[in-house]
Amino acid sequence: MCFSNPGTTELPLVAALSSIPGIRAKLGLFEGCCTGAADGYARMLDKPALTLLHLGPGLANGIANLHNAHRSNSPVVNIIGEHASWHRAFDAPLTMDIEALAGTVSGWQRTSTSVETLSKDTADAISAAMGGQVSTLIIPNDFQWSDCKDEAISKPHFSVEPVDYKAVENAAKLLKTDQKTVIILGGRALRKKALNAAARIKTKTGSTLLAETFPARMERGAGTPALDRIPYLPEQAVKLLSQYQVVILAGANVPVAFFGYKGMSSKILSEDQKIIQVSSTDQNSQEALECLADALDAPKRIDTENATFAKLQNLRLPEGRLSSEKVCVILATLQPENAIIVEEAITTGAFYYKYATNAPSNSLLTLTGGSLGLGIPCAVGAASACPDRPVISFQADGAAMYTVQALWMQARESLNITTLICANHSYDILKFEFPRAGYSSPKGNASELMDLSRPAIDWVKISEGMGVPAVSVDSGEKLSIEMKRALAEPGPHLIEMVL
Ligand SMILES: Cc1ncc(C[n+]2csc(CCOP(=O)(O)OP(=O)(O)O)c2C)c(N)n1
Ligand SMILES: [Mg+2]
Repeated sequence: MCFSNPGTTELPLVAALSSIPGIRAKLGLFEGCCTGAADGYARMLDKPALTLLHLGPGLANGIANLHNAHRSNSPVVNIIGEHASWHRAFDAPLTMDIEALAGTVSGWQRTSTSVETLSKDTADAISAAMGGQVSTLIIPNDFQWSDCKDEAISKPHFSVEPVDYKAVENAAKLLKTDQKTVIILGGRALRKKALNAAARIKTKTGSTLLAETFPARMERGAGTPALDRIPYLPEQAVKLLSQYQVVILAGANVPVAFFGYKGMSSKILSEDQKIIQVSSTDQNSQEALECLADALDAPKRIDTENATFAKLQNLRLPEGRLSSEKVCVILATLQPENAIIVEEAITTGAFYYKYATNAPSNSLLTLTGGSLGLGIPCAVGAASACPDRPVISFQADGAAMYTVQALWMQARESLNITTLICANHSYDILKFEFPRAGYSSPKGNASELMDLSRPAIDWVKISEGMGVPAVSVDSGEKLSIEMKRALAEPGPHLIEMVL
């Protein structure tokens, strides 16, 4: 799968995509749509999609969502066309320091130096991505159009970092003591098999399981272990985590505050707490957790009737004027079995995680890197990766406007995506953070920079203009009706939820 917005310096590759079968090419009308889609694809399949982007400016437009992909440890391969090798020195208008741009988001990067190395360069880029990172290959235009004399095609080879058995052993020792222990799960430790291993550990030891605040993909809902997540606000995170003497990290890094606040620590954990990481984000967390469960003689299989697992629970559908909480209850209640939920709902999503604990089984994809504009394209990538699964894009209005062009990709591909726009016509979270930062309620310019109501964005017109049928709702009853309708019909739909 290739998500691209190409230009003149990529045309030989564009021609090759037409003449050589096997790769599906999808046009994104802004590069952030391509990179966000590649991230969503990678999160669902754990293998990379390709992005094909135009020189420095194309990459620059894609970087914010590559940052989210980088924070997700998503395998993504970027190919950037560069000026012909001999043309670069002339400082033509599109010349830019592509390597410097790529360096901010890529775990691996290379600029090809000849046509003969292209096959190996590409294989190396794919191998590097497979372990869970962004890799960027910059290919001068003349190497793309030259004939390659070497017939041998390199194949990607990749491996994951081995499990640190010493760390697993140390964690097992601590879990056998009577110290209060929490296991923080992140990255690929939030996939089903790894979660089941964590549930074995919990059942045996009574330790608490917590998810990192913003998971790339977390398997949730009925039949999966139910776990809370670390709260977003540092004061709440500190309060929750301070109860534990031992902190075990699997696929997660040491938690830190999302922002530094005046007079508050960046740290969530204290010096007195013992911290052991049994797997880093590039190690096999499933294997590490299974080894840990075995080392503890935990029961091999746990029935999903066990208290650790979430059970299906239907909530009463709220009626009347919509609120953030009502929206969360309605979504958690109506989301179908096996749905993929892409959540970039910011303030409106605050209650969703809690209410969806007992929803039908689902995958939750969140804003890993805090860079707005992930949701709509990420839903495109997830739906392209899993065409048989319903995708729900739970989307704040301000964040939606960064990459709204991805609605057009949804229409073009008839993707099964229901977009729920949280139309509060405001950058609400900034209004929440403003007094926390010590300022009185926003007026004048401050209000100007947080208000989206002048003019109010017409989501139905925007959506229909890009080929996605849309409706606007302002009550619980209407939202329930329209959500059911959208989910029952194939293809993309958008519902503006007036808050
Ligand atoms: C790329 C990028 N630009 C700006 C920000 C700063 N920022 C964080 S939240 C926010 C407003 C979010 O508003 P909206 O998406 O409407 O959600 P709401 O707060 O209304 O729930 C902004 C501008 C960011 N995180 N990322
Ligand atoms: Mg908003």
